[in-house]
Amino acid sequence: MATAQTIVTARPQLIPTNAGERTFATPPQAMQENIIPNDLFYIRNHWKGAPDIDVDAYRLSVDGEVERPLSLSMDALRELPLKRFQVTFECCGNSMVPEYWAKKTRAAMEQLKGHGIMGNAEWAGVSLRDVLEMAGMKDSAVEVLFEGADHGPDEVNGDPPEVTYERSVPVAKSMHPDTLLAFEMNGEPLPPMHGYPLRLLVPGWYGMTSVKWLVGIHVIDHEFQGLYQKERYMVLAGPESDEFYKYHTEMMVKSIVTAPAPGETVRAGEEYTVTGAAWSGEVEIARVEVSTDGGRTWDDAEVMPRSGYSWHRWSYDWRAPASGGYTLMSRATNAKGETQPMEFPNQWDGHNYGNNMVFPFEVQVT
Ligand SMILES: Nc1nc2c(c(=O)[nH]1)N[C@H]1C(S)=C(S)[C@@H](COP(=O)(O)O)O[C@H]1N2
Ligand SMILES: [Mo]
Repeated sequence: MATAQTIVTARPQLIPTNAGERTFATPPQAMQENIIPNDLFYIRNHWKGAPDIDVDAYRLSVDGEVERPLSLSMDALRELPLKRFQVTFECCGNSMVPEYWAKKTRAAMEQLKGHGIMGNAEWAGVSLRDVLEMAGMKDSAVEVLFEGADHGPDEVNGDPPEVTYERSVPVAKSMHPDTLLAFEMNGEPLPPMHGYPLRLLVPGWYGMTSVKWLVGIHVIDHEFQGLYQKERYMVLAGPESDEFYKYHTEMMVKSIVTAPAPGETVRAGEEYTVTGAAWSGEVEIARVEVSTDGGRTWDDAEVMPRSGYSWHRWSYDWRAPASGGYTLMSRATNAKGETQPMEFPNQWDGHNYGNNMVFPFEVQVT
């Protein structure tokens, strides 16, 4: 089997994707491995840098619709039973194109910045449910609101001038035993940029729900209306509507090609193993199909089992018949029978969120 030629010599680095230094993508080379190392795991912050938290003085407050409000040190949290498993998550804005999708076609995919606003890691922490049970949720509880330590003017145009990063999760998902208060990432304390000392981790959901630098858990008796809940990360009600109708929660069924990586060449007539990843919220992937001719014909890939809530890795042996340009595609179907759409489903929305279409991957065969 031929190994593809690459021009990569140095260890890859995170890729800055906006001028504000708030978003860094996992590089394509790192996306070829199951576990993304901590220093290459994508970063998505709403403000530059990470809040500086003194872990000795740190307390997590738990209050609102509870019988016993709590103030927990990291040591107190560590006394609860430890849970450790892999979780894959992607930013809701992963696989985004720089310009709005309205009136655009598949040609706009050429501007795609890639699919690296995502990662898979092994996380450890304690069950949020254990903490909520310690506090005793009242019957009036509707949602659980998670407050980060980071705040400032909103990134879009500084309005509002002061807002905190906060998101809520319905009670049912908050009480899921695998919804974690995580303090470890790949066997190390959470790195500062990933939420040190504590973050929420909501397996199967888009990344914005997993609040970093978690300082407050507030049980509330209504639906949270905050900026990052009800104005960002929403899907519009329809092409002609200005009304938001729901916020993204579970990651939609999706797959990507990770090898060949962008710029990598493949040799004609030699077998090459095309590999990639596929995932779908909390459920497993049942099937991945691969096309090497731009979507005209499809063939089944071999899909590996996942670990915990990780992505599935998949592979497909390919022998490119002749030199030239090829368009590879992968199309995943989940255990519920949902398949990736051929076009970006919310392109009329104009917000670029939740793009799970079948993506074209251009490869040069020599
Ligand atoms: N406190 C806080 N939590 C946050 C964010 C943030 O800016 N502040 N960004 C969210 C978004 S949009 C994503 S996609 C993930 C990214 O997590 P990561 O930087 O560890 O990859 O964190 C989420 N949690
Ligand atoms: Mo995100």
